[in-house]
Amino acid sequence: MNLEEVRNLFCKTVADSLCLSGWEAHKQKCYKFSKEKKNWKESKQECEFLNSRLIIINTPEDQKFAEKFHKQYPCWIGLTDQENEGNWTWVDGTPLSFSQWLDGEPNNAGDEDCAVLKSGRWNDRKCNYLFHFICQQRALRCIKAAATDNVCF
Ligand code: MMA
Ligand code: CA
Repeated sequence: MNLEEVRNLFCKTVADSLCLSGWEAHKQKCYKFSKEKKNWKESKQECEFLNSRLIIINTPEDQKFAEKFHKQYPCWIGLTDQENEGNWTWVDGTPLSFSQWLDGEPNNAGDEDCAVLKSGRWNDRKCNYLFHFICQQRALRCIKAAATDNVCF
C-alpha cells in the first residue's frame, strides 16, 4: 500500500469514530458519563473543561443512545429554562424541538430549571441538586480535504 491508501484505510476503519480513552463513540460523537455528581452549572463547566458540552438530544436516535448510556442513574443533560421560565433551551443556544419529557413534566415543582434524564426520559429538577452528567464532544473524523486526498485531523 502507498501512503494514501494507508491513510484512506485508517480513515475508513479507525478515525471515523475515534474518541479519547474513557469516552464512548456513537455516530461521530464521543460521550462520557461522569464519575462524580455535581450541580448543573458545575456539570456544564466540567464538560467545557474537558473540551465538550453537556449532552444535547435532538433526535430519536440520540435519545435511544442516551437511554442506554445513562443506565439506572439520573443525570443532567444540556437543557435549561433558567434564563426565561418555560423557555427550554439547549446549551448550544438552540430551542427545544424534539422532546422526551416524562408524563406531567416539566412541572417546575418548587422552581426546577434544569433537565435530567431519568428512566430514559426527561424531568426538570432544581439546578443546585447533585447528579451525574453526560458530556458530549465531536469524534475525531476524517474529511475529504481534496478530491483525491483523505486527511485525518
Ligand atoms: C416528583 C415530581 C417531579 C419532581 C420531583 C422532585 C419524584 O418526582 O414532582 O416533577 O421533579 O418530584 O423531587
Ligand atoms: Ca419536575
